[in-house]
Amino acid sequence: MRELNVALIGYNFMGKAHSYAIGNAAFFFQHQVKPVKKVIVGRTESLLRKAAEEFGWQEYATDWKEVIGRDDIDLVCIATPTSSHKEIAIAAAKAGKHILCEKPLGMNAAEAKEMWEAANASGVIHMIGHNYRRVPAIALAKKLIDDGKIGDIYHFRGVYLQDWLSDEHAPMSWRLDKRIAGSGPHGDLNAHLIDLARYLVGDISQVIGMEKTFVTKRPKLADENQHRSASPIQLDDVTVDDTTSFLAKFNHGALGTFEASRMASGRKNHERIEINGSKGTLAFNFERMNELEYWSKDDDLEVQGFRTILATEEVHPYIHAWWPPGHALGYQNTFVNQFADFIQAIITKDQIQPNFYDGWMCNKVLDAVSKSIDTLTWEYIR
Ligand code: 4PW
Repeated sequence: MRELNVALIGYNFMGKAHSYAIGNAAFFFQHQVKPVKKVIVGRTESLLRKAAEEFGWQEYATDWKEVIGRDDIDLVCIATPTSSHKEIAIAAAKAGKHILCEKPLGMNAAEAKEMWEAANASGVIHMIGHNYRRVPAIALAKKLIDDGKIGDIYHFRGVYLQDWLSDEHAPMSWRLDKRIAGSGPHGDLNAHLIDLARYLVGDISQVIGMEKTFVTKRPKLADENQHRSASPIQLDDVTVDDTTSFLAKFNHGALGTFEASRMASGRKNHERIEINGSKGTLAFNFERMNELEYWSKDDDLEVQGFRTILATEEVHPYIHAWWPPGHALGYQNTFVNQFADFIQAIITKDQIQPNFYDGWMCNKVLDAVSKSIDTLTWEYIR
């Protein structure tokens, strides 16, 4: 079987998720190629060595430029903080490596555009890591919408709520530093909602938003990988939003509301979307990720009501590769589905979605929302 050598840059939360996917995609999905966990890359050697062992990588390296230049690397997976995406992705594209990059693609739309241009010019297969498109229930929602089951779409309603910052003593991290992350839950969580909205409803034409940072200073960490300081003595400035919400108008006339927060006490990874159309409604909540709610005007009035589809049947997207009905999937499986689709695109040489173009479009919406917060007016997505 042909092997595909992978270099993964980043070894924390997303590094672990991608390692799992790279290691399991060929096990569940029958491909003609086998991805090989060749080399994992990071800056702190002691932690990197541990990650390489735990996640099953053949080698580790601290110089991503050297790794990208290697002839034996076919594919680069970028799971680093946002500020480094552009340099790594453009170098990988120029070296002719296929690229899977975490979201948001760039720190802003200008960066994302450069990344898309470089990847597009090089002819490599490029993908952005919006893994929630690969949840079977979401892929099923897409099919039902395309089949006309909910008719013309009027509303997209999306909230993506977490609570890991609702404790005012929660420490500083790179995710709270604008120079590294670009923004807070706006780029981290709204980016996923925007991607799902573009996937399920279509392009967004105008936005207006609001944001707030409730806790402006947090305990400083001794190093990036220390999770909680025992006795914090120094405070760091939080330079990103704690929450950002916005209203949106879609090209085809639908209206949307979006809300992202890391201050929503009790909500852990509450990514809920609801889409109302002329013939029905679909609703999804990641915390119950195997289920899709569906209401149809076509049902007899006598029995009309929301039904909960358990999206674990063989007829549902991705399920053929997994388990018998009712044997539910989890978060990590969305990364496996994503990586399996990515490998398939590399084999068939077909460009996949969401790719760097979609990442660029998402960055445009993020930027327009931020601009609208400054101008206090609706901003067009141009
Ligand atoms: O998908 C989410 C991310 O965008 C993840 O569940 C965690 O929250 C990690 O980063 C964000």
